[in-house]
Amino acid sequence: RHKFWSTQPVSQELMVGTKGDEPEGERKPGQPLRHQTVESTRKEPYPLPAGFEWAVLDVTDEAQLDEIYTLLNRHYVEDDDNMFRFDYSRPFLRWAVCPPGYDPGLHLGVKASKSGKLMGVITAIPQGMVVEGTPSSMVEINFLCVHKKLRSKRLAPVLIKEITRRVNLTGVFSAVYTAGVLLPGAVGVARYYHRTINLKKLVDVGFTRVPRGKTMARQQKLYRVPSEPITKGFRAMREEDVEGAWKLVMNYLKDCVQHPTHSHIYAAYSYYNVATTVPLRQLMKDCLGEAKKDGQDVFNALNVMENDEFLTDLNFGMGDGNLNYYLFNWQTEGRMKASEIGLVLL
Ligand code: NHW
Ligand code: EN5
Repeated sequence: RHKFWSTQPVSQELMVGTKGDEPEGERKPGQPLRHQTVESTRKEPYPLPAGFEWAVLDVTDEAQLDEIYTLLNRHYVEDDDNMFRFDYSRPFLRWAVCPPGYDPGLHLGVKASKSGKLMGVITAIPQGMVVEGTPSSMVEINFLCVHKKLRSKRLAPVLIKEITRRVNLTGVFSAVYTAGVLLPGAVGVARYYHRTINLKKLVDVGFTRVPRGKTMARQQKLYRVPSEPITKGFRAMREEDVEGAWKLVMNYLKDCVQHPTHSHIYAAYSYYNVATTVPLRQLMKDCLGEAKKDGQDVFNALNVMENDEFLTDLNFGMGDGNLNYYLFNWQTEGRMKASEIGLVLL
């Protein structure tokens, strides 16, 4: 059924609703499914169909960043009804693929040889992961995209194999990624929640509707947010806060992972939320106020970590999209609940 994914080191038996045909074997959790080395890694790039070539993209160069932006703006992820498509800005894209320690060689593109036009992209960035208590250096894969004219021609598997090869050559053999679609290798699933800020606009564009029996005015009242912060000292993060914020998040994620078993709409996305001196709900309410001030129409969040604590009370509603979490080349004990996931991709 999966001509490509059935050949890859992802836990086939974790597919929801299907019986894995893989023998259990003596696979031990907490280690790669396939043991590899840099030496055993293929040295030549995978061949592309005639007329296409590999290109390493330099996102510090405005012109090349612009090529990636344009490809994604026209061809990246859409919702189930193809009404909306992500429009990540140029500075956001550069920030997302250039974290400390990033390898510029892992911003990979496919270009049409004749025109030089960018037709496909895939990126990898380093990420230290802790899976079921075991730390491991992995990469995060993101921004996989193939031009609409080249869809269903099996170009995506070539991009995935080539980025795998390039990552393997750096001595990393496992990866984490998320996708709306359900494929082999899923280890967890989260739901998108949306908090209306600009009701009128969201109704106008068909992102949401006023429920039957409710009025626009009444719903607008429901979605009011504080115009001034409730929390004393609430303000945007500054450079000098980075160390403190990093410590706070790392300390929070440490607890998270130690109890794995029980333990143009402007959209603001919830990233990592840690509240130690005020209730999480209050902090998030202030974030809604800030998002409104910033001109955002909707505030999106996943039900990962402890986000359930504020989603209902703050009038978030469940979206129609899922986000599946995947591990490549990593054997897990089993699946994780959304609340046990402590990772947010961009
Ligand atoms: S998820 C967003 C992915 N991008 C989009 O949805 C953009 C719009 N769509 C497209 O551009 C975030 C195309 O439809 C794409 C597929 C390029 C998605 N992940 O070329 P073919 C990420 O970026 C499989 C993985 O004919 P296409 C995460 C599909 O099941 N696989 O299709 C990315 C089939 O295989 P099968 C996906 O429509 C993680 C094969 O591709 C997939 O022209 C990547 C068909 O290929 C997806 N989202 O192009 C994995 N969508 O076995 C990284 C489809 O079923 C793994 N497929 O026959 C780790 C690598 C690094 C390891 C390092 C140690
Ligand atoms: C990972 N790096 O489906 C990114 N979005 O719910 C790649 N729905 O916006 C993976 N269909 O529910 C991305 N409005 C996977 C997600 C792909 C994009 C996607 C969904 C997530 C979404 C909106 C619009 C639906 C339009 C019709 C949605 C309803 C909101 C409403 C608010 C008020 C209370 C009820 C719900």
